[in-house]
This record gives sequence, structure tokens and C-alpha cells, in this order.
Amino acid sequence: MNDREKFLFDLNGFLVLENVLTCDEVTAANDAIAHHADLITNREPGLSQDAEKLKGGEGRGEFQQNPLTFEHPWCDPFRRMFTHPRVIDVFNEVLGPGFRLDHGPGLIRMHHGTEGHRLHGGMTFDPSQYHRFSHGQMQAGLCVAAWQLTHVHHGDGGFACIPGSHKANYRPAMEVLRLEQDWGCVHQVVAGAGSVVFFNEALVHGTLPWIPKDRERHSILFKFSPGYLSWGTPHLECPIADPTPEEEVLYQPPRRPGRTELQGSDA
Ligand SMILES: O=C(O)CCC(=O)C(=O)O
Repeated sequence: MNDREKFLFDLNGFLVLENVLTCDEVTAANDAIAHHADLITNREPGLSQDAEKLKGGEGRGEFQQNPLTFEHPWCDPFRRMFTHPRVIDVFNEVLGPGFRLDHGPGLIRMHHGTEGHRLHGGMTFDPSQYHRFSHGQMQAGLCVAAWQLTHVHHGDGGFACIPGSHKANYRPAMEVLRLEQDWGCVHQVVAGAGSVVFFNEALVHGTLPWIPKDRERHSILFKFSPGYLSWGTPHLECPIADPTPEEEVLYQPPRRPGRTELQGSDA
């Protein structure tokens, strides 16, 4: 992580790294999603909590199987994302060496008219998702690497947040979280296909309804915790049939880190 990336992640609670995947890698991932369309189920609508500006005709689509366990070659694009040097680099800095996959990867598929997700996160101290700065170092709980497989332009919808809210001291009104009042602080994040949006779950964030009619939103979310912490139910074992040593390290249950860590990269 360079100085600019550290500054922006600490300041805003999220960071967009563009062009991490090549066009071919984006195409391969979208092809793998299309090939497994039968494994995608729409959630029951409800994440919008009936907020007028977030409501939609259907719930978002999600994979019913972990894409890391697809047969080759369909798992390959997701396994490349899982242990990508940029992800390892960012989370070695933000979560510390020994960080682990907490849950995911999950797909968010949205069509025109898919409902949004009311803004959530932050606002009270939650020991599993937090941000602090101590000893010259950012420290965080649950954080996300959200791979963008579709271009997201200004006005398209999708991921939105209140920048800096991971360290805010006051709660925004519920009307702000439901987009019923505009306090000028909610920001829709623009990101190209092939980019990664890193964010801290302590950030106030959510999803705006997807507007484009010409393309589906595809985002793959991996959620990581510091090595000593679990937000979800810890994994008992790595579900990948032929895991690499790096994948096995990321699938370790919570423990005091120190012995099995992944090296970062300057990529
Ligand atoms: O990417 C999005 O639409 C938001 C996802 C989200 O709210 C979450 O993962 O907690």
C-alpha cells in the first residue's frame, strides 16, 4: 500500500484501486457467473427496509455455492481474486499479517430495478468491525474486498457510503440512512470493471438501486478479519479441493497470528 492509498483508506474508510484485473480476467469472471446462472437465487426483497428510494421489484441475486469450489476453469477467476497480491498487500497493512477470510466470497447481481440495501454499519462500537489508529498503524476489524466486474458510473447506483463515517462520533438520522433526507454526505462510489473497492465494515454503507438497463451489476465480495478475530462462524476447513498454501492460510480459523502469514507485494 503506498502513501496515497493508506491516506485515503484511513481518511475515507474505503479505497478504489482501478485496473487490478485485466479485461480478459473480467470477461472470464463474468463468463463463470453466466455459466453458473442456475446457482444464483434472488433474495427475498427486504434489504431496502421499504425505504421509498431504495425499494425495487426484486431482491439481489446471490450465489448458492462458494465460487472458489467451482470446477476448473470456472473457479480460476475467483481464486485469482482471493489471493491477489494487491489484496494481500492492502490487508497486511489494514488488518495485519495473519489476516483471514471471514466469510464469502459472495456475488451481488443486480438488474435494473433490483432493490437497494439501507445504509448500515458504524455508529456504535462493535468489537468485530471497527477502525482505530494506534502505534503509527491503522487497525481494523472486518473489511471487504469488493471486486467490480461491471463498470459503475456516476448515477448508476450500487455501492454507496458516507465517507469518513467509520470514525464519526454522531449518528446520522435514520432518514439519512433511508435516503429520505439529504445531508449531502452520501456518496455513490464510481469504479471501473476490474477495480476493487476496499472498505471497512465500520463505514456507514449500503446499496443504491441499480439504474442501468444495458448491463447487470456483478460484484464479488470477500470479507476478511484480523487473524485473531471472527465476525462470522469460523471455518472448520478450507472447502477448496486442491488448495494452494496461500488459500489454506487464508482459510485458517481465528488464532493469534505469527506463524503463518502471507507476504505482501509492491504490485
Ligand atoms: O456492494 C454493495 O452493494 C454493499 C454491500 C454491503 O452492504 C455489505 O457487504 O455489507
